[in-house]
Amino acid sequence: MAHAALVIIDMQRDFVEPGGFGASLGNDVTPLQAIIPAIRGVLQAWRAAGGFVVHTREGHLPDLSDCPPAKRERGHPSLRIGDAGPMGRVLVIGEPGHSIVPELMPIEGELVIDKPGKGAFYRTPLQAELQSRGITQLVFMGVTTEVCVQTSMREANDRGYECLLVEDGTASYFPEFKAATLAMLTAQGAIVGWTAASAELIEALRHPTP
Ligand code: TIU
Repeated sequence: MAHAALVIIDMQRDFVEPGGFGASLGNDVTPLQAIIPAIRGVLQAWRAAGGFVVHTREGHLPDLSDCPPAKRERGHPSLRIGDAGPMGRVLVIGEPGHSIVPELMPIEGELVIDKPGKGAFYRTPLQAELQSRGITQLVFMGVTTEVCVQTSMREANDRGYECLLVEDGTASYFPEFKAATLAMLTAQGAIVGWTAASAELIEALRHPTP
């Protein structure tokens, strides 16, 4: 546990609740809401085992200077990044929609990483924070499986971290994309990393083997 971190990707109201960025892209948010209990179960077991926790949030500065025009203009969203929506300005740091859902709120001692991209390492202090703690193994959960979770896991894999994704602790707006992502990550002898069910991880946390 001294060399492992739990990394929870972007469990923000903007992706998980109606009226946010995910919904503005035309998505049904219910598959994302459904994983909150599983994530909470792992988070509680991880905290009880004394493990280090990282939470990430995707978002941009109020002046959008860190948002590439291509990202803002992509697709035909009903609300673009920076527009005013029911939960404040979409995907802007400090707005209500940018915050992590109440059930998974970070507690003191946990690291919160704000990221302008899909990957957790791009233009963030995450690598330095992990290295300073001697962390070499990362357990991922969060949303969405094939976008921010997969991008972050691939970034971590290239940086030499051993990675595991919790199967029922991640979700996509597209169930077929989640299934394909799990298959891609673990193919070729776990070319990017492994996966496991939350129950297996919680059991391992309760009964650690030397
Ligand atoms: N649209 C989508 O599936 N995801 C994102 O835009 N961000 C994250 O995955 N966090």
